[in-house]
Amino acid sequence: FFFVSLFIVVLWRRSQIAQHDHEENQEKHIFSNNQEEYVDKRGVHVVVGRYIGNPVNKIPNATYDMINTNNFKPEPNAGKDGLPVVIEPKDLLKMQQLFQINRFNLLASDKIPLNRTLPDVRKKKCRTMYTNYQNYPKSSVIIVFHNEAWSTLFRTVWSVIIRSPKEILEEIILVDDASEREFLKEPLNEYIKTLPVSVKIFRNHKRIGLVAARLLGARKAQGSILVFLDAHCECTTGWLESLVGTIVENPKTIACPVIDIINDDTFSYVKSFELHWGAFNWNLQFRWFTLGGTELKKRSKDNTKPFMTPAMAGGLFAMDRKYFFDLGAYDDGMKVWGGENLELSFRAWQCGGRIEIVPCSHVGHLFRKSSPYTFPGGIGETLYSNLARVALVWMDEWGDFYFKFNEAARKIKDKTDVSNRVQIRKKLHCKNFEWYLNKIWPQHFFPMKDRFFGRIRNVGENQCLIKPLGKETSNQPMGIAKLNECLKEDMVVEMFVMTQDGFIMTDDSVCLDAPEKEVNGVSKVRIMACSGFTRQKWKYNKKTQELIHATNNLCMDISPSKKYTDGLVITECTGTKTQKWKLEEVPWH
Ligand code: LR7
Ligand code: MN
Repeated sequence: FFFVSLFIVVLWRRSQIAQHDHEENQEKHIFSNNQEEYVDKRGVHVVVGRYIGNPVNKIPNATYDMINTNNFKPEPNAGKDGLPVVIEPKDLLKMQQLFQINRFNLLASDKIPLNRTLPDVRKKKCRTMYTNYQNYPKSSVIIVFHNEAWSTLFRTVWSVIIRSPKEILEEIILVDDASEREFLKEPLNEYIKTLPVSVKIFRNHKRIGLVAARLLGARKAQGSILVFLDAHCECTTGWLESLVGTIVENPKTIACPVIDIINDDTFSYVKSFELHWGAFNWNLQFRWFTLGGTELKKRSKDNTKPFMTPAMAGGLFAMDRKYFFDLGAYDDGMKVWGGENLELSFRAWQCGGRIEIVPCSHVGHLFRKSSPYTFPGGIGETLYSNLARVALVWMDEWGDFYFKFNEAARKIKDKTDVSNRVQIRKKLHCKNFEWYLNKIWPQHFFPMKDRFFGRIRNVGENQCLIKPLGKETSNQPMGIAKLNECLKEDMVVEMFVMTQDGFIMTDDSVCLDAPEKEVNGVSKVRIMACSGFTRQKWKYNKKTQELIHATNNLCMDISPSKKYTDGLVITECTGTKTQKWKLEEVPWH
C-alpha cells in the first residue's frame, strides 16, 4: 500500500510539474524582500547557480532600476550571428538577480544589440524559392505581450523590420495585455515613433489574456495576412516570404515556421529539427513527434516543401485575415494562456482548412523552463477551463476520454458554456474528431473503437504493465517495460492501447519494443518511441493468453531473475503462468 501511495504521489507531482509549468506567480516577489521565492520550484535556477559552483538560495532582490531601459546599453558584438553571450564572473550575481524577473537571462539579453545578426539556417534551395514575393499580399505582424523585457520585445520587432521584405510588411501591431512595467508605457510610445516601419500599439488596462489580446490585434490589422509572434522571437532571412507564399498557394492554410531555439541562459540561436511535427498527448499538452510515415516519404523527394502537421505550437503562425475570421477567429471564452493552439488546430483541420510547417521559414523562440507571470483566477480556472472548452467543442468521445483522466478539467466541465463555439462547428459543417484522428494523424496513440484499451495484467504475478516514468537513474532505467501493483483506480500510467496491427502503445507515443532477433537467449522488452517498425508488433493469443512478439514468435514473460527492476523479457513460449496476460478493457467514454 505504501508503495502504491508513493507512486500516486509521484504521479501527482509529475503532473503538477508538467501542467503547472505556469505556476502561480512569483513576480510579486521580485521587488519584495522574500528571498526564499527566488529559487525556482522546478530547480531551474540551479542552472544559473552552476556558474558559481553550487545552487544559490539567497539572491539579493533585483531592483526596478536594474530593468529600466536607462540601463540598456548593448555591446556591439554580443550575441553576434546568434552566438552565445558570455557573462563575466563579476556579473554572475547580477545575472542571477535578473534571471528571476522574466525567467531568462535578462543580463545576456540586454547585452545583445536589438538588430543582431543571425545565420541563414535554411536549406540552400530555399534561397531560390519564394522570389516573386513582390506580388504577395501584405502582412500585419501581431505581437501581444504582458510584462515582456524591453530587449526581447524590441529584438522581436527589429528582427521583423530587418528581415521582412518591406514590400510585403504592412505594419507591426503591438498589443499590451495590461503590463505594469513603466518602461512599457510612455517610453514605448515614444520609441515606436522612431522606428522605420509602421508600428502601432494597442493597450488593455485589464489583463485579458493572450487570446483576447490577439483578437484585438487581428481586428485592428490592415494587412490581408495576419502573422502572430510571441514577444520574444527572432525572425531569420526568408521567414515571411515563405509563410505568405504558402498561403498564396492555398489561402486555407495556416502556415507555421520551423521554431528554432533561443537559449534562455546564453541567448544563442540554435537551429532545430525540420523532421518534427506537432501533436498532443492524452493530457492535451502540445508535443513534437517524429514525422508520420507518409509525410516523411513525401519529404524525401523535396525537403524544402511545406508539410502538414496535426497541430501547431500556437505562438508563431501566419494566416489569411479573411479566412481567420471566416473560420471563427479564436474562442473568446479562453482565458489568459493555453489551449487556443489546439482549438485552432482542430477547427482548421475539421472545418476544411490545413496546417503546414514551412521548412524555408525559421523563427527563433525563447524557450523558458517556467512562466514568469500570474494566472489570474488560478491555473485550474484558466488552463483547464480552456482545455475543457477544446474537449467539449471538438473532441466528441475523446473529450470524454480527456475528462475521465483529468480531474481538474472534469470539475470545470459543467460550468463551461461552449454553445457559441458548437454553433460555429455546425455552421461550418465540420468533420468529427474520429475523422481527424484517422485521416490527419493516423499514427496517434488514442483509444479507438477497433483498438483494445485498458490494463495488461500478468496472470502469474497478478501485476500490471506500467509506463515508465521520470528520468533515467541507475535503479530505474527509463524505457524498460515493467510491472507494478495493479491500481484500483483507472490511472493513465497503467492504460495501454493495442491496435489491430499489433502495436501496444500508450500516452506520449511510446510503444512496447523488443529486438527482432533474440539476444543471448532472452531479450528485454522496452517502452520506446513508437516507430511503426515490426519490432514493435505483437500478437495476442486469446486462448493461451500469450503476448507473442511478431517477428520472432517469443513470449512476453517476467525476467527470469524475478527481480522487479529487471523488467520484462521475451523468451521461448513454455505455457508458464508468468507468460499469461489478461487484457482488461477499461471504458474510456
Ligand atoms: O496573459 C497573458 N497575456 C499575454 O499577452 C499571457 C501571455 N501573454 C503573451 C506573452 O507575453 C507572450 O508574448 O502571450 C505570448 C505567449 O505567452 P508565453 O510566451 O508565456 O507562452 P509560451 O511560449 O510558453 O507558450 C506557447 O503556448 C501558449 C499557449 O497559450 C501560446 O500559444 C504561445 O504563443 C505558445 N508559444 C509558442 O508556440 C512558441 C513556440 C513554443 C513551442 C513549441
Ligand atoms: Mn513564448
